[in-house]
Amino acid sequence: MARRILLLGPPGAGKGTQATLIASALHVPHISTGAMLRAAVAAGTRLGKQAESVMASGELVSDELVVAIVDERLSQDDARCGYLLDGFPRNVAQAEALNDSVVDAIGTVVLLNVDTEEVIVRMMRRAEEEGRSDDNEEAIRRRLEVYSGETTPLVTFYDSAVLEVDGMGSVEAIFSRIMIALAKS
Ligand code: B4P
Repeated sequence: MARRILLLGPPGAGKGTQATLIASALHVPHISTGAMLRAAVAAGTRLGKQAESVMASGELVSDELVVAIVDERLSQDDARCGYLLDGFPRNVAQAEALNDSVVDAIGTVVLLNVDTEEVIVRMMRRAEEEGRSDDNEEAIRRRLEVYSGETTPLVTFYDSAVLEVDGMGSVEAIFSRIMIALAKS
């Protein structure tokens, strides 16, 4: 059966890290809106120019833009047999738009639970290593507010499809917890 998984969690929870491992283990494409937007910014496309300052401030890029890039990505052949969505949907409007365009768009939601102090530590560490424009104190605070106000309602939206996984500890330990939870679902 096609696995259509959404990986949910606060900024810095390790979604990007875990998504790469899960997608490779399940042989499904890893679809990250954050990565697609960063690629557009790096390439200097019209989309990238529109998204750049919004992302750097920690706000969400407009639903219209993001829904359009995901619709296009999900129409590609490799997404027909399942996918792992990382960072989309990020609010209820995006989740409804996804449901309108794909039948049974999400089968399972993996919710990574990580303490706020720990996500701040991870993002500040990445700021030193990679210098991402939204890994600074002000943008991190705003991303956490946006997550709590706009993204956490998705837990109620997806309700019984949600599997909660402890996202504290080593990358390997968290990956193993996720795979065990998925195997039982
Ligand atoms: P994302 O790229 O999705 O960024 P994020 O939520 O901050 O998560 P990220 O993937 O970076 O962190 P991760 O947990 O992997 O979005 C960036 C921006 O794009 C958004 O703010 C928004 O502006 C825009 N955007 C994206 N999707 C959108 C949408 N649908 N609608 C509107 N706007 C959208 O990793 C964090 C760090 O922790 C890494 O350095 C990693 O190496 C480290 N780490 C991971 N696991 C660890 C562990 N177990 N222990 C220690 N460190 C760990």
